[in-house]
Amino acid sequence: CPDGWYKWMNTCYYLSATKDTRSNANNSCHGMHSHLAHIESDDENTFLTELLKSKYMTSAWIGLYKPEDLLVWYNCDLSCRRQGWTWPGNASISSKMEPKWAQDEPTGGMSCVRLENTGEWFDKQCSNRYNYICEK
Ligand SMILES: [Ca+2]
Repeated sequence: CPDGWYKWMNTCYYLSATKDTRSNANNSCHGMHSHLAHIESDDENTFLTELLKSKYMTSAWIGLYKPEDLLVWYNCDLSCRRQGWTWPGNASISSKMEPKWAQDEPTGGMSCVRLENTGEWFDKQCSNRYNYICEK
C-alpha cells in the first residue's frame, strides 16, 4: 500500500485526516485512484471500525449510497435496509452480511452513509462534513 494507507487482506485503506462533504470525499478518493469504502463482510466492517477507534475518530463516510429518487421518507420498513442502496461500482449490499444499520436506521430521506466507531451505519445528509475512508 502507498505511504499513509492501511493494509487489510488484499486491500489498502486511506482514512482522511480532514472532514469533507460526501461528494468532495468521493472526488478525493478518485483522485487517489481509489473509491469510498465498499464493505463486503462483517470482518471488513470490524477492521474499519477498529481503524477509526485507533485514530480516535468517531465516524467516517463510507461508499454506501442511495439515489435521491429512491429515497423513502416514511414507513421505512425492513426492505429499506437493503433496497436501493449501492456501493461504488453499483454493487448491492452483500447477501453474506447483515447491513450494519443502527437501530431505527436508516432514518430515510438521506442518500449518504457514515460508519460510526461502534460499527454501526447511519444515513446522513451528503452535505455534512465527516472524515472518510477510501479503499483500493
Ligand atoms: Ca472492500
